[in-house]
Amino acid sequence: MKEIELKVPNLGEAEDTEIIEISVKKGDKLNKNDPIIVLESEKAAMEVPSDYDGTIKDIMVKEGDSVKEGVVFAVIEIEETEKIKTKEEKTTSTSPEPAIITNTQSISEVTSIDFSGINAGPAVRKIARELEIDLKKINGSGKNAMITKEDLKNYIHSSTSNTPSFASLDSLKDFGEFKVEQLSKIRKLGAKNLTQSWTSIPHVTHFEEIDISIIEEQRAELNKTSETKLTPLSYLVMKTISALQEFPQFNAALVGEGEIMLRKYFNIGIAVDTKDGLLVPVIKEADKLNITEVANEIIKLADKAKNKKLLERNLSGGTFSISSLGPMGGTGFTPIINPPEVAILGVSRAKKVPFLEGDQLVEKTILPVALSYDHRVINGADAGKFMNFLKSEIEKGI
Ligand code: CAO
Repeated sequence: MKEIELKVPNLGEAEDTEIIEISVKKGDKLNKNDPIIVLESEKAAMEVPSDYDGTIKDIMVKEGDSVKEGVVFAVIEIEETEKIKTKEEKTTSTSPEPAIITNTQSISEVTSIDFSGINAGPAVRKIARELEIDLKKINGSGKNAMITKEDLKNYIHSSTSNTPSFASLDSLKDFGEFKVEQLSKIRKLGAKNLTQSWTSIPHVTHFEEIDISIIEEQRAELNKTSETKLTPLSYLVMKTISALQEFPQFNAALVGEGEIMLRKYFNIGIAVDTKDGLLVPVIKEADKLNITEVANEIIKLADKAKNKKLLERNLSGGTFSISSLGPMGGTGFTPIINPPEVAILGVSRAKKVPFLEGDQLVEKTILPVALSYDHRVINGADAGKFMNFLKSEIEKGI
């Protein structure tokens, strides 16, 4: 058996550090890489792991001690046969018996994450360091807000299940005045769904500008007599359905273990802004409706959404969505796909622009649109073709 003195390693820039945790006691059997002590400098907490399999024979320090590089903090007993990988041994092939070897691993070799001010045990720190988890984002539920293994597990679980990550209120409360408001249930659910979509679907967005001058003329004419007010959105729904019929992979869902379900029905979701958050009611079998009926459906569903009257069936079964910011502005935005759908059309504010047609300067109304699509199902060339088709259909008018 050999006894090895374990010394405080090179501390990098830090002059001295405090021992904030001793993770072992005399007689403990350790495996290589098990944490022995945790040091904390002004900038970071650093775990000093064991370089050996062995038994702790002595501990020379206590929590709260201030230590410098080279201070012996423990003695470990190891098997004679264990290979000792220290810098000394590499240069001294005839080491004396019993060998007194120094742990000279420098702090820069120890993974170091800023855990200062964190109340967590060594096991939690070790896992957090390995998984590069910032413990400051976790609210501890233990004594003195200590982060327990359970807290860490819950955090990892919530991160991997794509729930949105929220900052801890405590970490932000010291910077100025603030007011805390509860997110509505709709916003919370929306946050979860949007995060899941954004983090699990490889989104690509394709932008285009469409000349809606003809449609605007036809709309103005129809609105003179129509009881239902037509907005550009009803035209977009009609024309989008034609494009979906031409390019069925945009009306699809990715299902099972990699199958594309091409839907032969056309249920168009319309994003509606309500004071409690965004809702996406669905115009069912929109392909069977004429433009006035589509406009009526939009008005009816938007009204229900704003007055909390939507039923579950109004919100399910969509095959493609349109999010129209319309008059609210913007020259473009990247809409987030509404799973299990695989694409969504975002509509920004139309504007009148001077346009050179031959040698004539004419006025045109140009509508910026953006198509976000799931790149696992749709590739860029498909999106280009879909958008060109949609553009030419819209530019023809109804
Ligand atoms: N550019 C310029 N003007 C537009 C336009 C556009 N792209 N789209 C609509 N308009 C005009 C309409 O013609 C109407 O003008 P007039 O009264 O002069 O005819 C006016 O803007 C208001 O239209 P509207 O918003 O009442 O009707 P709509 O059919 O365009 O939209 C609805 C209905 C429910 C989609 C809309 O009210 C809404 O809630 N939009 C928000 C959706 C949203 O938040 N999307 C973002 C999601 S990502 O967070």
